[in-house]
Amino acid sequence: MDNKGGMDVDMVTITRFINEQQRASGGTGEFTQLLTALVTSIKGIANTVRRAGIANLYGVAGGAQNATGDEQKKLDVLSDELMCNMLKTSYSCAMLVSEEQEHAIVIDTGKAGKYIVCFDPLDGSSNIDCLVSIGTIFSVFKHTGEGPVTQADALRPGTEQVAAGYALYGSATVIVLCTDSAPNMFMLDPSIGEFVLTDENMKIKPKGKYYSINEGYTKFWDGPTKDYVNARKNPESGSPANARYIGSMVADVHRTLVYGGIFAYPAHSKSTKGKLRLLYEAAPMAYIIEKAGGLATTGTQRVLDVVPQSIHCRVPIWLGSSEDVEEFLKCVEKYGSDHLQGTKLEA
Ligand code: AHM
Ligand code: MG
Repeated sequence: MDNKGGMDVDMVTITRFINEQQRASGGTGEFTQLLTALVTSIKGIANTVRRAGIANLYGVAGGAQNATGDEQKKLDVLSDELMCNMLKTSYSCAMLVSEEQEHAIVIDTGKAGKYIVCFDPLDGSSNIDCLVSIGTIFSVFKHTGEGPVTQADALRPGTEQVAAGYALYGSATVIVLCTDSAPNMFMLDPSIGEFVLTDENMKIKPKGKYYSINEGYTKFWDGPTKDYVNARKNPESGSPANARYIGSMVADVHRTLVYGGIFAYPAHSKSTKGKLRLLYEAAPMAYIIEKAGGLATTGTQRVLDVVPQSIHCRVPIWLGSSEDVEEFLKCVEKYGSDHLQGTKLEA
C-alpha cells in the first residue's frame, strides 16, 4: 500500500484488477464492460438500499409477484430494472436471466455481446424493510452456441460458469468476485465511490463452528437433515456448534466463506425441491465456495453438476467448509439417499 495523507495512492480498484487480468489473458475487454455495468448497478442498489426508508421505498410493489410466485418489493423491482438496463446497454451480453423476470431477455443484435448473465437483483427480500443485510448475486456464462441465442442456452451446469459473484449490502458494501481462481473481495470506499481490493485469494477454513439453516422447518425435515443438525448441537465430544441464520443467502454465505461452517437450504416435505434457485442463487454461490476450497452439494450430487431443467428451477443446497459438508454427506450415506428429500430434481 502506498499510503499518503491517509489515502492509498496506488489502490487496486475492481476495474484495475479486471483490466490487469484481461491484459494477462489477452482478453477483448468485453468482460470489463460487463463488470462495469454490474458495478454501476451495485453502486446504485447500495445507495438506494441505504436511502430506502427516507425515499419511501420500503414495502411491496403494488401486489406484484415474480416468476416463482414471491411477492415483489419496490426495491426488488427497482434493482431489477437498473440491472437489466445497465447490462443491456453494456454491449457485452447476449441474454439475461433475472429472478424477477419470467422469461430470459434476449439482447437486440445491435447491442449484443457474448455473455449470458443470470442474476438475483436483490436477494433476501424478507429482510429489506427491517434493515438486515441483503445482496445481489450474479453468474456469468459465455454464449457458445451457433445462431441466435434462446432461453435454452442458459440451461447449463454451474461448472460452465466463467465468473460468479455477489454484492453484500451489510455494515459495508462489498463485492466478492470469482473468475477462474479463488474469490477476491472489494469493499466500497464511499469517499471515492470505488470498490477497492481488500481480500485476495479468499480461502474457506476446512472446518467451522457455525451451522446455518432455518430450524423453523424441523418438523418437515428428512432423516439425514435431522441427524446432522442434531449431531452439531449434541456432539459426542467437544463443544456444540453455534447457530447463525440471517435469512439472506448472500449474508449467510458470506459469513460461511469468511468464518467457515455450513449453510443449508435443504428440500423438505413442504418444499420438495428446496427454495433456492439454481441459476442465480445456488450455482454462483457453489462456484465461489468451491473456488475458495469448500464444497457444495445437493446431498446426492455436486451443485455445480446439476443441469437446470428450466431457468427458475430450484435445488437443495448444503455448502461451506469441506469437513462440515462431508460430515453431512456421511449422514446421507448412513440413511441411503432415498431418505433425502429432493433426490429427484425437476423443473
Ligand atoms: P428471495 O430471493 O425471494 O429473497 O428468497 C431467497 C432467500 C434467501 O436469501 C434465503 O436464504 C432464503 O430465501 C430464506 O428463506 P426462509 O425464510 O424460508 O428461510
Ligand atoms: Mg433470491
